[in-house]
Amino acid sequence: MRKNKNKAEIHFEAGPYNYIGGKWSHSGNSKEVFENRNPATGELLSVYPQSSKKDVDCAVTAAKNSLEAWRKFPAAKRGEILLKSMKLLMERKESLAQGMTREMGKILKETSGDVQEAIDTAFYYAGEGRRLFGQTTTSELPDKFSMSVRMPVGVCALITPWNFPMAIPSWKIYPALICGNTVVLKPASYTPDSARHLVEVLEEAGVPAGVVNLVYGRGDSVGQALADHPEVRLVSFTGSSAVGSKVGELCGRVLKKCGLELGGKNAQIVMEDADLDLALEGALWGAFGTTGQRCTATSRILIHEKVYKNFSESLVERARALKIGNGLNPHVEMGPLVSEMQRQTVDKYVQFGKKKDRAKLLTGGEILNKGEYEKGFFYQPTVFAGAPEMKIAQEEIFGPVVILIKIKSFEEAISVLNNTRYGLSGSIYTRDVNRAMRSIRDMETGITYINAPTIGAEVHLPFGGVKQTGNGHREAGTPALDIFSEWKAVYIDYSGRLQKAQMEEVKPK
Ligand code: UN1
Repeated sequence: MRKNKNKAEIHFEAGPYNYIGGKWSHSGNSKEVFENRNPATGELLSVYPQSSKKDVDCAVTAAKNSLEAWRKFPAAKRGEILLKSMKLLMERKESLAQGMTREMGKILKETSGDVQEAIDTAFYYAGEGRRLFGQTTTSELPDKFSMSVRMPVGVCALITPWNFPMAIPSWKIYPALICGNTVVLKPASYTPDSARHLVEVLEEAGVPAGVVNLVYGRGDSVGQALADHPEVRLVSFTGSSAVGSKVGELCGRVLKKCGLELGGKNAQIVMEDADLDLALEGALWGAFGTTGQRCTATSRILIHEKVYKNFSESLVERARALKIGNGLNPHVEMGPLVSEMQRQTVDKYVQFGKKKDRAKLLTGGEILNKGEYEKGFFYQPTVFAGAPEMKIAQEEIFGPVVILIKIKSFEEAISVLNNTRYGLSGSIYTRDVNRAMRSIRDMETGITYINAPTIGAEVHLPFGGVKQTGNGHREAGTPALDIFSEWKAVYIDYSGRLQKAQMEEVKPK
């Protein structure tokens, strides 16, 4: 641990370390490093290696070498190690959350929630060590027994984003480990400390050397080398649809298993019979929580014409009043964007919305860079009145920008909600049980909320979406086990003779 004397850099924590085969060390193969800075203040937090393909080779070899022992170690015992790591996360929750706010900006309440999501995930999959249920079933032949069991896949590459720096790695690491796989984690370069903190916890909990490895670096070098690597049997990736489709392509070429969690353009419907105060709270949280940087963020609100004026005016008023600033300040409601690049992307969409889409800007739309905002990547909460086909109502912005769309009926609302290339999360506020039930049936989304915002998934339910949000897999809950294990069908013939399935004439005696 290095401490810098300069006050502004007092949080400087780590040297440029990877974690390979149970050892924390500099990249053995690259001198290049990247800086981790606080997006609210510009403060330098830490430095990590831009690792090379050779580092990836070392990490994959370490994971491969530890696979045999780990997969044979009983799942219930693997679960006990997971449970220990859960306890460590609980003890350190506050300091982990502070470190996370410092490196990616979201407010402390949310980073505590992020750590809590990792805790919940550890707890859930630790218990799975005593389940991992398969099936026992019948056989069409006499004196024959049939069942199915789960096998590990092998070495898994886990490529994770910065918006949920602990929750998302934990969604991948814990089910991977309980199923008996070994892993190489490549975290986003905006949140290297959180990844290190999580891996430190796993190490302290007793995860054997080589079972979890951590390699820092760029997606187009480290990420690509992992996806290409012949010893990597599975890639689990969360990020943009553009990158996800490249990852899927690389895996497809060599028939590697691949789980993708990608973009969203989620909508909240507000019907004329809704509890409007509740719908307003939901909309604010869904649109501006995590500064809009969630794949589940509410980026469209479809409002019935009868309540449009009232609802949109209240939303604009509340968006204007949001307290923006450093997420470590407990009074702040919305932190900065993660980077200048992200802020530029958001601003480009806003400018396009104003000039090309000709959407009506109701509030926001400006970069905040004066006074207390000078050193961070702040942006005003932004609300547009728009139409379903506009680019800003179709593409994922990943920032504090929401588009209001007036609808005339429930049917129109559902059709507009479904009219995007994505299908992650959808929400409806209504008091009509029939409309609620129809929404559950008709929303083309992997997650549907009734009288709740588009964000807030729990770890024991399937997480993921339809259409270009993914490739049909789900994370969290028991479905994650289907990514991180392979099914094996087992037949045990105790008849003592050759029995030919489908060809035997079996008669009652
Ligand atoms: C994400 O948006 O990238 O449901 C993950 C939620 C969180 C996870 C979001 N539990 O909003």
